[in-house]
Amino acid sequence: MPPLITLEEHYLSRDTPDAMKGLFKEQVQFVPGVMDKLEDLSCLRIADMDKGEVTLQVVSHAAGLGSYPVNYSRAANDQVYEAVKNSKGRLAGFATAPMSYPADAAAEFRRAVSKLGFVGALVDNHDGNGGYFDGEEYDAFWAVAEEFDVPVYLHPTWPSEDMAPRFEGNFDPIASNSLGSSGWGWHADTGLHVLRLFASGLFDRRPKLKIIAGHMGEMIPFMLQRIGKISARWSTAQRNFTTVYRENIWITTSGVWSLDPMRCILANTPIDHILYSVDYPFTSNEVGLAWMKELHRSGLVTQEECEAIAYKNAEKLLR
Ligand code: GRE
Ligand code: ZN
Repeated sequence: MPPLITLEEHYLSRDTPDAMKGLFKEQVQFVPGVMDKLEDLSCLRIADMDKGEVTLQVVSHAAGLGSYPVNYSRAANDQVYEAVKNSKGRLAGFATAPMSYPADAAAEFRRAVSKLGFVGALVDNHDGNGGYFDGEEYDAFWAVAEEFDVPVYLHPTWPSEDMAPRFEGNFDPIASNSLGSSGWGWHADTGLHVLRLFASGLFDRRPKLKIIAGHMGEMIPFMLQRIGKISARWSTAQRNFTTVYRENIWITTSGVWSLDPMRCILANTPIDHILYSVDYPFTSNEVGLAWMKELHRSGLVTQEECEAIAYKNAEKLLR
């Protein structure tokens, strides 16, 4: 395998509120050792990277911190800064930001990139009330991404109070939790957000914006033809969605280990916008590595394309 760079790899800050940690109850039940792995930014993490042949991990806070005031994000980013410094080049950082407080989010994103050397941001997909980032109050946040030419990774987060009931029903509470999160809702919600940003004209206002969507593109690649056709009715966007998708959106493989969606992605997504990622510790680096080997063996990609997905595209995007 070529060197591997991964971009959706999570930790929990020492100051994470207990209420937020409680959101991971399903993962605690089903993923052995997940809390220990989330809380480690040194030996355990590096050992797990070695097992999966990960050369460089870009670490980011797990979902949910964006609803808390800026001091939580600052503390988390400071911890990553220290961990990166002590990692002998094995770690880099994506900033977390308090998206429920847009002005503070912009300021913290700016501090993390300009003062701490972070290579971008990974943020919760909506604020604490389920609000998205297509309004004017988020313009200062997007401005930071453009000014420093760094990507923003839109990462799914837990349903807000008004979103939660649509995932509840006459079934097991674990099923409700999964339906609202990694079993469906997260991905639909993040795909929707990308389309909302497009509909709002954000990509015309900020044509150099770089957005990363994980989990093999949060359903967008599979729906791309239909979205492209229908969205042509929407507005005055200078570039249509298909063009914006090709120019402004990058996708990662995080946590989806199947060649089926990959066939679709290879057919309709520029090869240099497809990035390997794991979603550690919710899935393991070894499982990701085994899938990369399967992709390589499958003949769906050339050696050169495999290297691009493994690390070259990430090097280019993160500089
Ligand atoms: C993620 O960060 O993508 C994630 C979680 C919890 C469970 C599954 C998952 O935070 O993919
Ligand atoms: Zn994730």
